[in-house]
Amino acid sequence: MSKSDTVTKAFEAAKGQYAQIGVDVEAAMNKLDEFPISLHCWQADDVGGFETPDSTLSGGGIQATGNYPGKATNIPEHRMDLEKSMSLIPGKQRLNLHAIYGDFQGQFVDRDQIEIKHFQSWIDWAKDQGIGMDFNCSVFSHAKASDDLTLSHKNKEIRDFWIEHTKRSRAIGAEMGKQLGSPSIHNIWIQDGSKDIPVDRYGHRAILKDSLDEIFAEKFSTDHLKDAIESKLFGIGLEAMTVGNSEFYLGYAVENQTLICLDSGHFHPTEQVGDKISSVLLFVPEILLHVTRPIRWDSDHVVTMNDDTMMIAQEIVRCDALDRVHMGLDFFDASINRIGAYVVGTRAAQQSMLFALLEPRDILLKYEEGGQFFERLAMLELLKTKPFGAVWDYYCLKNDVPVAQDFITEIQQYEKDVLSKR
Ligand code: RNT
Ligand code: ZN
Repeated sequence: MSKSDTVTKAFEAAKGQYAQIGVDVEAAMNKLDEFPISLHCWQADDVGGFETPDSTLSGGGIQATGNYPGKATNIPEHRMDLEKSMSLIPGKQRLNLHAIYGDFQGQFVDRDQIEIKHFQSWIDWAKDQGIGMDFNCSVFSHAKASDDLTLSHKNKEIRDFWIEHTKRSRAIGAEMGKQLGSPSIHNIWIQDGSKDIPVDRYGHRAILKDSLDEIFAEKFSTDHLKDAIESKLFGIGLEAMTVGNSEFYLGYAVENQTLICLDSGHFHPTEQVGDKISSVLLFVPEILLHVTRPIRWDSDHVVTMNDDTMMIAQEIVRCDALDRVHMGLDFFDASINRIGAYVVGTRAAQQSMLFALLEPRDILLKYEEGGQFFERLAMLELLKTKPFGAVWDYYCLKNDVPVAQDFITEIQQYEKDVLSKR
């Protein structure tokens, strides 16, 4: 039997098993088709960007560790890596670009000078790929961010520099959304914080609030741009206080009806982002997720299909919020093949979504509302033994991407042919 026949046969059997508990496998796959994952551009080059030939991540309280050979060092390499990664991932993707990845044509363009022309070639590329784009101001790795304070800085000149950068970034995002016919989500994350106990938390937070008001004063159609703001618990070297903590941004998002960005690494390790989704959805229009895998701290390891990712997916599905929760990824592991990191991480996010979409909602709800909690627990456990893998393999086959372990050899070949020659 051919490989694809084996996959199809296993899928048909799986479909029957799911049907027995009232799950429509085809409907689940159709929903997954409509749920794009936004690929963060920064896994390809360890958050370096292309402002100068040797740009590297510096400061910001974040860190990419490892020195695996083959990272993208310019835009053509970067696009080639993204295309390779996307060719190995089923379903729909978007590209989530940071401002430091502009096409600056060998000129040094400071952050307060960026314009749409620096991103036009990315938009054209995205159009060719048939994908949407999201965008981010880059408020780190810069001399004017070296005090660990930017939009909340007490020095007006520094603050104004970053306000200008962020305003320009929003305008660029809006133009991307307009040209691509799909709203771009612009996310603001800043490092601002303090290594040791500060005495004026209130002062810095009040300044950040004012800066955001100024940044958001310009209105764009939500057909083109959606604004998100990202909270954080702490960064490296910024352990005592983060200006934009969860309470700050949640308050701001509720008051101003922006999106809130929930990053899986930005909360206390025992908090679950999955648990926050249903609460936050009641008060803000939409959510942006930065799905990542924190180990002990916000380490940004490659996403896997672990309990945290699965709970996030389950809550998106259980809240029936596939159109209100936008899934972006945010990890940067420089210690392994970076294309492998994209493919494993994105597939893990999609697998989690598919697993969640294969839940027998009616049965589970009936148990819960009838107080039948052993039955609910039993069904949730049983689901783990259902032939989920057969459905996933078939989904890959149907999407014309390598099935099961076949992507491993493809990435090994790409490393041999392309990455090892950089
Ligand atoms: C940092 C934030 C932020 C960045 C990217 C590069 O802790 O998670 O989202 O990772 O914007
Ligand atoms: Zn993030």
